[in-house]
Amino acid sequence: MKTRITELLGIQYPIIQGGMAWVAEHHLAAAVSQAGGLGLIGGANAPGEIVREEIRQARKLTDKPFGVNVMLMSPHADDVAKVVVEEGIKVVTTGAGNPEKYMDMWKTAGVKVIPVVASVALARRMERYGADAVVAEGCESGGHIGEQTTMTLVPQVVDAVGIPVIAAGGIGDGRGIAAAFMLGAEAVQMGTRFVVSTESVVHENYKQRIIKAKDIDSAVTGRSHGHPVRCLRNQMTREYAKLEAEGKSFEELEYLTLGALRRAVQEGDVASGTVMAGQIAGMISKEQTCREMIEEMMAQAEKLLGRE
Ligand code: TUI
Repeated sequence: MKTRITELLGIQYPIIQGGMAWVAEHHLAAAVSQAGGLGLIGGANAPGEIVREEIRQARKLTDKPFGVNVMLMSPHADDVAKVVVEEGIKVVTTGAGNPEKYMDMWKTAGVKVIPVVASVALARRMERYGADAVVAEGCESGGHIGEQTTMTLVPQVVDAVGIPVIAAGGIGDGRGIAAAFMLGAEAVQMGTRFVVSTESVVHENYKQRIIKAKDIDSAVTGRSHGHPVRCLRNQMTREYAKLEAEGKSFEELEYLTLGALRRAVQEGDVASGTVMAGQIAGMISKEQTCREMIEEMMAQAEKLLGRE
């Protein structure tokens, strides 16, 4: 399935792996790229030098293209933005903010820039600033989310911009990929499915929590404070919801979430940790290699789209 995105990025399949904090490290990024998609290293809150090392490690595992996601709320975003240029990274995605201040530097260095957006307004603005494509991310996604669903956001972004659009949020199999293409997307970005891949280094408890999740196990914390984060229900989300309903401030609740994602991902504390995952968690039933996932999903999508 050739699209403007597969051409732009020089990849075989129109599948991009999300730049998930603590999860999108070099093993996962390299595995997705080796399987014909685009792997991403998630900068998250990491210092520039850690991201540099991740890039170098990924290069040892693949000679295929991979990218870096710059999380714009990170205190190290400026450093990470420079490191990607110094390391010769060819594609950057950004999340949780507006990457305007880095666009000139990246474009001058020949980096393809793909901001993740949750609104038509930001998609338009990014196109004006020279973005090569945008990821339109609906609130079915895990982690930090916007307000609109993928079903409503993607076609509105497709109508508003001329650059190619990548759909994200709520896509977990070939049916989701086919649906995203029907909405006008030219690729998809997927996170949660890859969290349970064989190559993913997250704690076994984290993988099992996703594999066992039911459709109704997804929760959003922090909506009332304007910091909505989607994760799987557990002791942490229940405590958060209770205190949020009591009107506690964002600052008062921060102790519940600080370091909580790392605790869940690395230590397997899926009770008091934050288990970020999208709403498709309920659809995921087994661990597979990234290659098995990608080939199975693409075969299903191509069949549905009549492109076999
Ligand atoms: O960034 C994400 N997902 C993330 S980032 C993250 S790390 C984190 N952990 C805890 C709390 C907060 C962050 C976990 N998941 N997805 C991309 C995304 N970007 N979703 C929504 C947005 C977004 C929202 C508002 C982008 C821009 C924006 O407004 C920018 C502006 O200035 O208009």
